[in-house]
Parts: sequence; C-alpha cells; structure tokens
Amino acid sequence: MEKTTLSIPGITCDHCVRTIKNELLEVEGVTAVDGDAQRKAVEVEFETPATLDRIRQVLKEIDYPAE
Ligand SMILES: [Cu+2]
Repeated sequence: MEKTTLSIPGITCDHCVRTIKNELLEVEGVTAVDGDAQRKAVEVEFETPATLDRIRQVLKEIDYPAE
C-alpha cells in the first residue's frame, strides 16, 4: 500500500474534490482518496495494479492535472 499527496492547482471548491474522488476511486487498486479544497491537494492510497503514473494520467484526463 502506498500513500501519496498530490498538489492540484485546478481545485477551486468541494465539488472539484468530489469529482476527483469519484474518478480516482474507479481506478483499480485505488483504495482511498481524501481531498482538501483549501490546500488544493488530494491524498491517495493505492496498491497494485494502480501506479502513481496511472493516477497522474487519470487526473490529466479529467482536467485536474497534478503538479
Ligand atoms: Cu470546484
């Protein structure tokens, strides 16, 4: 199990956080997502087959690229 915090400048409100949560939780291997709109950050817990690259790719696809 890995845990990472990603900075996502495109987050402006709780709705953004909710969208990101829903999308990331659909990625196989992602087990938990927690977000903070004020910090513009999400914390993601994941295991195989999910990878950090895959998570970053999904964020790009939904127009919330991580820094
Ligand atoms: Cu928003």
